[in-house]
Amino acid sequence: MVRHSVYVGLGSNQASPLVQIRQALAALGEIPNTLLVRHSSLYASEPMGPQDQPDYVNAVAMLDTSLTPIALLDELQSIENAQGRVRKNQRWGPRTLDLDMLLYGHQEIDLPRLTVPHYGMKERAFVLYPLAEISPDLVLPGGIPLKSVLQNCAKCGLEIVQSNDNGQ
Ligand code: ROI
Repeated sequence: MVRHSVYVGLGSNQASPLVQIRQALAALGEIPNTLLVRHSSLYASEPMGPQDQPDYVNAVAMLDTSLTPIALLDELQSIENAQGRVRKNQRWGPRTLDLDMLLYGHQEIDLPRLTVPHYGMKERAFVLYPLAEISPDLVLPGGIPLKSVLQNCAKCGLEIVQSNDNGQ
């Protein structure tokens, strides 16, 4: 079975964000045919977009999976739903739990339900810094080193609130 390294961005700013992120990391470890390889520290970050919402907790996890991109997306969405995610019409509004598939191996995916690499990841400090923490030498599809993208991205008030506990 072909296996793929996948990176997932986690974000929450509702209903005890730290608890949401810890619970989501545990749930990622339960996805069938999938291994949670490691995850970053948990970071507090100021909201990007509308400022009249609480700060976020963000993290990035690395998975190893034999699921197809859509089968994995279904699993991520069912974790979001299980943790009380309600999809609202408000663009960039607060959320209980957001799980974004950032990268799926080196694939570029353009489907109605799924765009990979995730469209905003190269501008988002709360994605890039946690990603660099767990995979500093990562090269993005198109041959772009993560390190070069990071140089163009200010840390924007990101702060570690819980150091990673997987001994990396
Ligand atoms: N801002 C931060 N800091 N973290 C997020 O996870 C996040 N997610 C979002 C928007 C509303 C864009 N802002 C965010 O979806």
